[in-house]
Amino acid sequence: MTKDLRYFLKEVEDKQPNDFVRIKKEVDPKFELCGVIRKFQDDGRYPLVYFEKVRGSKFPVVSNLFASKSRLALGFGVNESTLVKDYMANEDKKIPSKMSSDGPVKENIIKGDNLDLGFLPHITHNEKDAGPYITSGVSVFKDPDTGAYDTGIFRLMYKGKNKFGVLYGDYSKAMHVIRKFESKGKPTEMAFFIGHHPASTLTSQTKVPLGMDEFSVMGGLLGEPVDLVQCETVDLHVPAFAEIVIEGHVLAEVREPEAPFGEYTWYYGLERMSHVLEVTAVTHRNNAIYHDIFSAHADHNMAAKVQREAVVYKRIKLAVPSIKDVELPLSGTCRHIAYVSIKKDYDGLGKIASLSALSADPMIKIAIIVDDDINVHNEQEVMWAVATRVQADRALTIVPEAYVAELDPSAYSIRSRADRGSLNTKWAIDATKPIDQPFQESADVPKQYWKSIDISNYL
Ligand SMILES: Cc1cc2nc3c(=O)[nH]c(=O)nc-3n(C[C@H](O)[C@H](O)[C@H](O)COP(=O)(O)O)c2cc1C
Ligand SMILES: [Mn+2]
Repeated sequence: MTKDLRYFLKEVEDKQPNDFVRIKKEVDPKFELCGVIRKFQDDGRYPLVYFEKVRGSKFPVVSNLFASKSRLALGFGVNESTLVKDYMANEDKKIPSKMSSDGPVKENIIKGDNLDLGFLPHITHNEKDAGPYITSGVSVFKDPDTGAYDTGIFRLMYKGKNKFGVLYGDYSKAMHVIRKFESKGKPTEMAFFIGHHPASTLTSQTKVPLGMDEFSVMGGLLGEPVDLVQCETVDLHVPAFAEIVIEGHVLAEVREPEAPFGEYTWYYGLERMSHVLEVTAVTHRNNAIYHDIFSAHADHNMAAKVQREAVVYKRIKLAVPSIKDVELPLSGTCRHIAYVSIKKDYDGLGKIASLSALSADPMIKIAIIVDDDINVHNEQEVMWAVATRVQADRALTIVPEAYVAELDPSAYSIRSRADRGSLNTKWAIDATKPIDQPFQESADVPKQYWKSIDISNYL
């Protein structure tokens, strides 16, 4: 069976039944759908939620796919305990895609002058969002100079019929390609696929260079070649087993108001002038399942967590070969905070790790470096190290006026701290113990008395 969204849903239902919730009651796509997921979050639960009936559309909606680490591990086909390292190995495998002349996504083809995307579920996520957004659309584009395929998730603000507002961040490779076309006054062909196996959808969050074929990276992460088909109205290939494909052009030199929109920071991004996508065709599977990502919540942040951890790990390892593990916790939106454990071979290495962590990814604002007796995936252990191994005047590294991200509401401009901008003061805490002097031993019960005992024998 080909690995697609349906394959994955079945896998979650079979292997993690308590985290697969089916909602039979019809829900309103405006706020009510996300409200259900939000209510689970309030109870500390992050299940995958499958909405059978969504008002205004005949398509069911699945959301919150990426909100749990165990689901990400299942999606990448690896163990949760070795998630990042196994992910890195698969990211390097690169299995070339294969072309097919037909595929399920071609079961329904809609194009022509009267194209109207009103039939899709149009979901409004957060209170002050400018309107409904498609949040899981993976933008497929081709670098005109190398012909290499690339992908990225770019949210689409529904503006009616065949028109969407779309924000391509300045830093993105997609924007780099759009600039190449715009400099010649030309629109950029784009296809968005919605609904596929997580390993396919999340390949869009890998940080591989422009010019590297991302469909091969996708194959490596999926563990099988990706089946591709030719688009109807643009010269692009898209996954044949996607649920829905939207084809169109990003217009040259056109910018229209887009947002406010709930961002990864869990704040609203302000209204801005963004690109416009004009849709030329929609194709979809019979009984298509629509995939939504709950923006400004765990689903959104966790979608890029493992891929970012992989980049951060690889970069720090260049300077600190004894790095053990890395975690970009949800409390830091899986972007702004990094916990890094190292085996400290000599004094001063904690500071080298601090500096490398702060430069490993532009979005890292705070890094905490700990010894390898601390499990970085356990925030309480990390904070315990900070509480008991740190004296701030010696442990802190502070780097003012570094770029982080303009969406961070505390970011400032180079002219004045009072003005909003994209600069940030980065800081790191070296919470490792000194090694040239004795440090007190931590207190605990001997391991053989608890680690592997079966508590039921005592009840
Ligand atoms: C749910 C989700 C939504 C995203 N929305 C946007 C967006 O609207 N604009 C943007 O620039 N990046 C967005 N991103 C980040 C990009 O998808 C990501 O940086 C990607 O790697 C860019 O790909 P590219 O560099 O190949 O163009 C989003 C990420 C996720 C997980
Ligand atoms: Mn990409």
